[in-house]
Amino acid sequence: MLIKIRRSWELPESAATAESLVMNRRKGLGLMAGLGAGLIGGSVLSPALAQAPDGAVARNPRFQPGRDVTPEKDATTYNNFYEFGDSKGIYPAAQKLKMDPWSVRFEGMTDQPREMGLEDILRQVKLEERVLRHRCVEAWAMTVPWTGFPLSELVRLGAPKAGAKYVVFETAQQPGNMPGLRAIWYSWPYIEGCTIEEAGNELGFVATGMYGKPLPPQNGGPIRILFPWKYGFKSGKSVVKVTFTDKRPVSFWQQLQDSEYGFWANVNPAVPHPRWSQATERLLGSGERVPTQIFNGYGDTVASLYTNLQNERLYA
Ligand SMILES: Nc1nc2c(c(=O)[nH]1)N[C@H]1C(S)=C(S)[C@@H](COP(=O)(O)O)O[C@H]1N2
Ligand SMILES: [Mo]
Repeated sequence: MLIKIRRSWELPESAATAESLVMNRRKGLGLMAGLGAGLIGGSVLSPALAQAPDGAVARNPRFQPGRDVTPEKDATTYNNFYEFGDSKGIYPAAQKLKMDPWSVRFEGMTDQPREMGLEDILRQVKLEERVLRHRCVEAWAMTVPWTGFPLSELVRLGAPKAGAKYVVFETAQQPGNMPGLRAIWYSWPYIEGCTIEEAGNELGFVATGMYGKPLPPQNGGPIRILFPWKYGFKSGKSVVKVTFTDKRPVSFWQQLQDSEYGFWANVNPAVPHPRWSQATERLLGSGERVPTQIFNGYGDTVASLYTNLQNERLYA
């Protein structure tokens, strides 16, 4: 068989399309590798047709990283995931994360409080690949091809009420598998949040894969949030709960040290961390140092979110 069946994390059964239809589309797609399905027909296309000719999920050409993709080995072996320990070398320990079955609960100000299995979620979204820059507050950075879907789609599935102002993401706690949870000076679980407007911005992303593979546990498998314009700690891994609220949440790092890790945490080279400069960043892999960009270089897409928030501490 010529068509590669997408793996379960990429393609839910119900989205499978008649093979002949896929074949016809493939002929057209041959000339347009990398174009999103939306460009070739709109909403009638099922997720299956978002495939590039090689069977992979199509790359969204809207987001050009302007940098080399970080070697997979570096992006998957140098991590922050404090539930597994506070070193960068937690990837062997993280293999203990139990990722199947996985579900996400929607709570708070929602018309439809419910728990959705990951397969169910994937059945209701269209997957794409985005190559995005990631900038940790510690001044290292990587560039990764993620597979996933817009964060606005996760919000849609959660059906927030009109009065909801914030979205809170809570990540997994598996005490038997996560030695870091024993560190009682942290206030587990790991919580992060954003405004409803931020969650609706097209740059917000939910990743279920990276480098064309399922998202590994150390990078937040099976499902994580990505805010490419914010410092990396805002991007909660291994998400199990989404809560809609009208109160600004206090996030995990903010609780620990608000002066260093605030709510907004937008990348800005001109606003130093209290203990170090944010002017440059080190690229994982090459080790090269490059200038940091405001909003991590995504200002065109996100700066308008902040024009009426001049009194807020937007950058630390
Ligand atoms: N649950 C959870 N999510 C988390 C973290 C964490 O410790 N626990 N670390 C954050 C930080 S500080 C960064 S920089 C990124 C790192 O993601 P990566 O390991 O995929 O590079 O994950 C973020 N999400
Ligand atoms: Mo980070």
